Amino acid sequence: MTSQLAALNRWVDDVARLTQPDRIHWCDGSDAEARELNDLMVERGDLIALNETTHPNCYLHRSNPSDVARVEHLTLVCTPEREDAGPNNHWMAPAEAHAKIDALFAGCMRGRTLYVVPYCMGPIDSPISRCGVEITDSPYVVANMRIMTRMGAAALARIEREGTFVKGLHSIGELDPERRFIMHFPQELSIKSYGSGYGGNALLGKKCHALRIASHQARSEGWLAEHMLIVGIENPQGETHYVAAAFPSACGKTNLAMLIPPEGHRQAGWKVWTVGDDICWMTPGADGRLWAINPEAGFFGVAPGTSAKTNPNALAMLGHDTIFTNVGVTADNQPWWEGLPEGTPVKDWQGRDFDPARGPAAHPNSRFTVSAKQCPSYSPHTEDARGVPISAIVFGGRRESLVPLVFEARDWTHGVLVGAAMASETTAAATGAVGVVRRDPMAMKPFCGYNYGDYFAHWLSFDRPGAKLPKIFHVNWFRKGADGKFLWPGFGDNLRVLEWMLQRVAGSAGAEETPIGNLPHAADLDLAGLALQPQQVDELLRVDVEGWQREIGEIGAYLDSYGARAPAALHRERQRIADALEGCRETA
Ligand code: OXD
Ligand code: MN
Repeated sequence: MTSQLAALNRWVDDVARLTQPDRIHWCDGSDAEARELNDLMVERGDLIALNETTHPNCYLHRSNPSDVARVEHLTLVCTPEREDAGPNNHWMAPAEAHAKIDALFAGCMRGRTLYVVPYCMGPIDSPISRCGVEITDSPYVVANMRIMTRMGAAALARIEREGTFVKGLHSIGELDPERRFIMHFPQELSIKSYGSGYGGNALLGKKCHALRIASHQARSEGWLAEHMLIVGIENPQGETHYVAAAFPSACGKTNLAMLIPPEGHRQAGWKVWTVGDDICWMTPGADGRLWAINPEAGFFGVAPGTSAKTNPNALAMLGHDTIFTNVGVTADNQPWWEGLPEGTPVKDWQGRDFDPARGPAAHPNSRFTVSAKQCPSYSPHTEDARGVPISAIVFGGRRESLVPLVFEARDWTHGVLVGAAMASETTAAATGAVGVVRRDPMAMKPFCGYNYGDYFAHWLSFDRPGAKLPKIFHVNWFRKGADGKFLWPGFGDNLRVLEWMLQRVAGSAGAEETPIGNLPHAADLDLAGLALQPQQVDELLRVDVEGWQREIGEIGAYLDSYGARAPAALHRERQRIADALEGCRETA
């Protein structure tokens, strides 16, 4: 046995001594293993087989009702110095954190099986990919990790070759919200998660490894680990440009990653290729461009709202080999969620007879877990070891007022400020109030594994001689009119905005320079076939100077909250915008 595998074995032994499982199972990722696990979970009632005719090999999992979302208040970054975790993270000193969580782990796997899950985040032979091993006592977690990562023998072989891997220890514990923590130890490349079986808290390859730990590693190694989808846009000339886009959870990343072009665009030859819907690792290539991979192998998407109208590609991929979590079911045992135009739920997400008076049939954060390969728009370049080159980066939030449909940052520094100033209304993807506007820089608020001030500086550092950086844009699909209705149709029509961006990248589209950035004139956007009134378009592309003055003041106070760690270049950029807005008011 190599010393790498010996180190892994020692860690598994140590964990087993602490947690006292009845059995230890090393996962090989094979189909036979998956079948056995599924059978076991069906027997135990952890999974319910769905309609075999309409949804072959699909299962429903019902969570404990108190365990349906990420728990940001119980998610900690445990760096030796509090300042290194920053005001954006909850913090605990590593020794105290280990002691606290190890006391919960003691004996917690008695009567259970300990699963050792080796996984690779990213294509198995990509130099950008990284490996980890998750130890868990949840077969549901194993089944999800098998879909979401490259899990099993090939990952173990890479770990044996490379030596380093992220250690993730997970137990569902008693699923008691009072005995729940998700802890990260970036210096030790380790994660400990106790008391939750929910995706973002329990599938440790996802948010814990691929964002919190990876963002920390990326900073020291000169790359970026981001909460971004990656989508390829092929134009009628057959050229594909890749766009990486950051939106907070449940703001439509999956829909944008899989969009179907509007009819006219489709006929003209536009195509969309999905590389990833949630996480993007980007690294500068020898050519100065940023090259990106999707570290995940599957989608853990929000079910409600997914329909043939909003996301036909997603619906098509959910017809087989999918795990559904916390959706409702119809009388003939098909999965059902709000937004599906057909079917009638008879059971809600808790397995009770459906009664609309008690709320929706599907939990608002109910999910599907499915292999990316099942997506009709799956990009053949997803497996490319070097990744795909990024032409544009998009930041976006859910803002019902103020923020226009789209604007372009003047340069990289301005773009980093635009990302750092992002704000969005909260959603059901995390516990807590929904619909409250909060700052969510680069959509990484719950996921940045270190001080945001240092993170902004890291972003700025990519602007160096020889770099051929993507253009940066900001979008807001969620702007509402005075009648409270969305002004922009969204979904497939978002391609019209991406088209303008790619024309800007090519230098072929117009824009108006404003203090907040460059906005398209109405004529710069292809709006053919849309039933938009001219005043709606004006509203979508309007810069409300006074509103922005207030916003830019709030952004200043926000940057100040990072004290000396907030880069001076961002303060200067912010001041430049404040001065330009003031100038506009004076000349108005
Ligand atoms: C997710 C999230 O599950 O962001 O992707 O919460
Ligand atoms: Mn996400």
